[in-house]
Amino acid sequence: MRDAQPKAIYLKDYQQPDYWIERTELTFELQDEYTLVTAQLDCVRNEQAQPGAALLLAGQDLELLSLVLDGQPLTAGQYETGEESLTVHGLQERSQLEIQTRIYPAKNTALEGLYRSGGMYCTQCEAEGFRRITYYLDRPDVMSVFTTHIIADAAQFPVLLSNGNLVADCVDDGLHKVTWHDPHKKPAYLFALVAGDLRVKEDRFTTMNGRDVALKIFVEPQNIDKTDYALDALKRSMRWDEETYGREYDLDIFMIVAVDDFNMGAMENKGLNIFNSSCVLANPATATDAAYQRIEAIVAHEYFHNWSGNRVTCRDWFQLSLKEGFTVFRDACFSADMNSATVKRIEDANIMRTVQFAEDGGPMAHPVQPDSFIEISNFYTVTIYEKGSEVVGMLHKILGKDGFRKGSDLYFERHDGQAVTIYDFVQAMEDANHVDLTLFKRWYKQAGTPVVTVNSEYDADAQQLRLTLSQRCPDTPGQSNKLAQWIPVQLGLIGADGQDLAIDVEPAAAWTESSQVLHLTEAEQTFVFNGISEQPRLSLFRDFSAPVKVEFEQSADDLLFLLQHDSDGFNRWDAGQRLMLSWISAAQQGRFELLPQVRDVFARLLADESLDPAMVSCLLTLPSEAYIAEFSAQVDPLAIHAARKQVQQAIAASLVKEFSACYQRLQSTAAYAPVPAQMSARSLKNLALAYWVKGSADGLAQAVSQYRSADNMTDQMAALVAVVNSGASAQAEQLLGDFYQQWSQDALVVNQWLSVQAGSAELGRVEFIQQLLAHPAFDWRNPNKVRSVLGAFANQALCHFHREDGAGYRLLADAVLRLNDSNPQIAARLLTPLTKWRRLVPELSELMKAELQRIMQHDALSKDVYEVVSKSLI
Ligand code: 0A1
Ligand code: ZN
Repeated sequence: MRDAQPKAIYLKDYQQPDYWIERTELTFELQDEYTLVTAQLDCVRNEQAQPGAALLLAGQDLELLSLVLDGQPLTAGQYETGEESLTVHGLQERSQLEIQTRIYPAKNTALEGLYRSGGMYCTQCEAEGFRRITYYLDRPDVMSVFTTHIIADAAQFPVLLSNGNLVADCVDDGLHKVTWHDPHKKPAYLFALVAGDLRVKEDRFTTMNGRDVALKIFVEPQNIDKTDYALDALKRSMRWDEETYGREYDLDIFMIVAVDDFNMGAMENKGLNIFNSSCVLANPATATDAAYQRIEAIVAHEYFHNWSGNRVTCRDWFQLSLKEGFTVFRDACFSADMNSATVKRIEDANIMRTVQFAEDGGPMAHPVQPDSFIEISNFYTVTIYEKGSEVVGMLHKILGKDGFRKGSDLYFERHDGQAVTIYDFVQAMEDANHVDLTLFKRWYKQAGTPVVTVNSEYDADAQQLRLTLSQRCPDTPGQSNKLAQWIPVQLGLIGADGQDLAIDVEPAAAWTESSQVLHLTEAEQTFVFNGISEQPRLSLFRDFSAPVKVEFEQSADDLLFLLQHDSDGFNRWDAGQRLMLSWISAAQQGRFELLPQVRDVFARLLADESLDPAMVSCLLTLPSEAYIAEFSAQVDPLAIHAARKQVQQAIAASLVKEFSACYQRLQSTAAYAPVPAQMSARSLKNLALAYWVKGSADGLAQAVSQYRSADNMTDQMAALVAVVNSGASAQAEQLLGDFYQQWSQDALVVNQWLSVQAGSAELGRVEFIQQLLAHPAFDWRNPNKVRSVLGAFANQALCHFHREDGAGYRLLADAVLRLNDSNPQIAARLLTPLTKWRRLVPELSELMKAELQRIMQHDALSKDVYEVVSKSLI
């Protein structure tokens, strides 16, 4: 156990700093063993501070070499260093402080601050990494104009990058020296530096006002043929943000750098985005369609942060969702516009229901605007990001497209150059639309997933439908007795002919015609629909209009009807998922049978060429085991696995002909391109293949043949996965061996190879995971590899992770302890599956809890791991 318990930080304690830093000038001298950092800070006392107030700077793992205040070297007594701080006395209203520190990037395995990845140097400063570079007011409300000088060996580091514009560049006596100047003031978390021997892919973009911007993607030499797609996605993003939000880029250059060792997906540093190479590099041979779509979304996300995050930033880290929720919403709308909007909505709802609802119902549950945290890195969560985005999306539904745009225009105009709060965002929406959103703000302060219960009564004589909706929200850690939230319920009433009925509802004020939204704002409300001449079928929460759970009994007939006829694509999918959940639960009780009428509906969907193939693929995909678990009161992972498999097998067996025909129909001879129409066709083709393989030996032969003839990773990988999941072990072993042979030199492809195996129910046994961890392709220092093996194992191979003797839990706990020292952020993230012990069946629950207790006993737990484990055990 730790000696001193780490302290929580509270939103209610927020205070402005005593000083601002108007200008920051940094000099980096990159040496082989260490880096010297000289920081010149122009400090200005805050009007609210007392004259003579001390300057309190944050710093971590720094060697302080010298301190000079207004030209005078400081001596003992004029400053003090603490474990993670530096206090300087004697500042005037305006003072210049010069700090020299020494740091060791090559020893930095936490990948925060300045570190080495392969042969290059890079930085990650969000949230609190800058304090590992120099002592600083490392908080987002301190915004400064940065100038950065970098000096490094010219032969090793032809490329030296930082934020803003390049203002000097020379080679002098074997040293490469550059200066970058960023005219936009920014918080330190947006600072970035990169040094390396990199290749660059270049393009240009002309903004809506005719400004010319240089676009550059920097990669290691072997990856230069994997940059085209990201560059294209970047241009699409820039155009979209101009057209949709009126936002124009604001520097002469925009750069992206790909690095292999990175804790997260990517980072929006001003003018110099740094990406995990897995989120930017792609070519048809190595990247799947899913990877292409992820790249498009992440490039857009980081680019959109230039306004939602950088120009207008967060006052403090409790406001993280101000930039993340809004930016996820923006990138989701972008992806919806670029591809199928319905499929995107389904994917997002799937994540909400499997991952976010689980977080909201577990020990780490927190509001979109948290009240406290121990380690901010633990709060880059699905709640801050995805639920935050859903909350912004509800504002969009409530205000409508034009109203929302008026609000965002006002927000950007009013707060440009400022560090603000979530409520400043809501205020702009209120002011631009003259609405009162007081009630809506509860979404930001209350954790937990609201549950909406539905009751409907049809009165044929009165031609009325009475719909009673009630809401409740379960207690979450530190919060009980929640208040009613403003829940937009987008709905339709469907007649026997499959058409939506006209809606005339009382109270009329609760209905917005343009968006077909009913506003549920109280604990219980009854709405009366008039002029309803037949018993309609209800289609509620269309387009996943609110992140809530719904309790509503609908018959299997009704669900099958909605699956076929609902005009809302999202609800067609939802009806199908609810049906499938009911079969899986029946299978758990030993009474499942696939009815002929269901089989026929599926057959028709497979043959219907008028439908978007990607949509059909979604409709016929079974809910994942994690999704099913979220809909179960007590989770028995092994029973869920067996039941799901039975249902899958039944579908596969009864539609062999249809799956094979669909597969044949979608075979294409066109050259591979990552374009929506092709991606959509491939997604259904490969789903059909997966079922076909389970249903017949011909399917297996076809999968092997597709594997052998594929000229792109989407088809190669889909065939490989189908064979691995078929349980045909000899073929699987053969193809996995071939695959490794073919791709052993490409780290990103090898990671896919690791994760297919580690996440597979057929292969992912604990002993096998141990072998993968010892494989030469594995590396504990690389977060992508850790995720590929341990993340895939614990989140996908659930039947092995939840092994009855607890060996799966032990394996993960051992990995967490190992990573606790080298990379605490990754260690804490890896822990998530172990936090779910309360909902498991008792035998497993005890075993999992015991592993958490074992971690808790460790004597040098990082803040990151300590926070997650201690909160999970309360
Ligand atoms: N702001 C980035 C995510 C990010 C957060 C933290 C990081 O390091 C600890 C890195 C990236 C985004 O939203 O993309
Ligand atoms: Zn972000």
